[in-house]
Amino acid sequence: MNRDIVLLRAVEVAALATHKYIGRKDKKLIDQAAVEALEVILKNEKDFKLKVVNGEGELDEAPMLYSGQILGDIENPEAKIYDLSVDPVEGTYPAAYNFAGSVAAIAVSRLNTQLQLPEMYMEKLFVSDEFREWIDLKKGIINVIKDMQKFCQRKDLKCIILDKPRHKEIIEELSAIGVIVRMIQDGDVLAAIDVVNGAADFVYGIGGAPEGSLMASLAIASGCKMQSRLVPYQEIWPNEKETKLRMQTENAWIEKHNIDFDTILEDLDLIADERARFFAAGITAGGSLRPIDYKNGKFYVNAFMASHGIARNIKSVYDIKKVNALKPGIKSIFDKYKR
Ligand code: VTB
Repeated sequence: MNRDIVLLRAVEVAALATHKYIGRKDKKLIDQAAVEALEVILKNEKDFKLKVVNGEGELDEAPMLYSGQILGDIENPEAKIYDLSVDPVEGTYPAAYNFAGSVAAIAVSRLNTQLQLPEMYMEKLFVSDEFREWIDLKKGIINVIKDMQKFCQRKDLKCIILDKPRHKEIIEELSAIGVIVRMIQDGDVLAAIDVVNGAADFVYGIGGAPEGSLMASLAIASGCKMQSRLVPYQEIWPNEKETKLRMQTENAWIEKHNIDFDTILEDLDLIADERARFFAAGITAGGSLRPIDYKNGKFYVNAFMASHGIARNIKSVYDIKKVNALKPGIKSIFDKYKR
């Protein structure tokens, strides 16, 4: 079986397993369903192995998809092994409340090419291929966007940005220089897919670092470009109870990795593989992927994959009766998670 199809199916099944719990206001149930689906679908898959680099957390925090876990053809010493970043549900909150922005996503690349990223904030700029030469975060975001405007001789670039208090000023500045700003509540990974699909010119903002790995693989695989920088927790939340402890953990990570809060990270610093692949499937509505749906014994899922500069949007229909025979365990996933 072609590995890409297996991986595509993995995100599709993760997305459709969430269907039962969409809008039920329980983030945990949503996440559990997708994690279980991924585990079942990748179990005993032949001829390749996947090593989780960015997953659900460390072994003591996550029973499945923890960093270091090996999936796939685990008994076979010959099977080639790849690095994996996985977010079974990127945007558990929007999925739980049926808001826009949630997807299942994975990134796969050669072994030991992915940087394990901490639970930290990250400033990210993801630009379409047209602007890849102009990305230069150390100049500051507004200067970069002005360079892009000059280069293409139009001001009305389309930007997607998370609608968070921390972005208030930058949203005003972007609007003031003529950028058309689309604000999203959650889900910058889907926003990056929107850029690849031509719906926007760039995504900018401070979001999660582990998701940066997924976005970097998407940039590499699609010919777009991403730069990022880690942002200290205290810059976003100066007065929270956990700020002090968070900063200790973050500083320890920084020291260990020879990366600091000023380091501009290229996409290839996060995933050092030009042949990285990215797979996703839509869970809730909002961006360029259709949300997951179920009707009369069929699941409808909008999947997406990118590799080698090719981006594919795929509308898949799962006929449960037939698919149930696909592999052991899959019937229980469908029975358990259809409404
Ligand atoms: C969210 C989420 C993003 O980062 O914004 C999160 O919607 C972190 O921000 O898709 P908050 O702590 O303010 O919620 C992402 O998960 C990924 O970058």
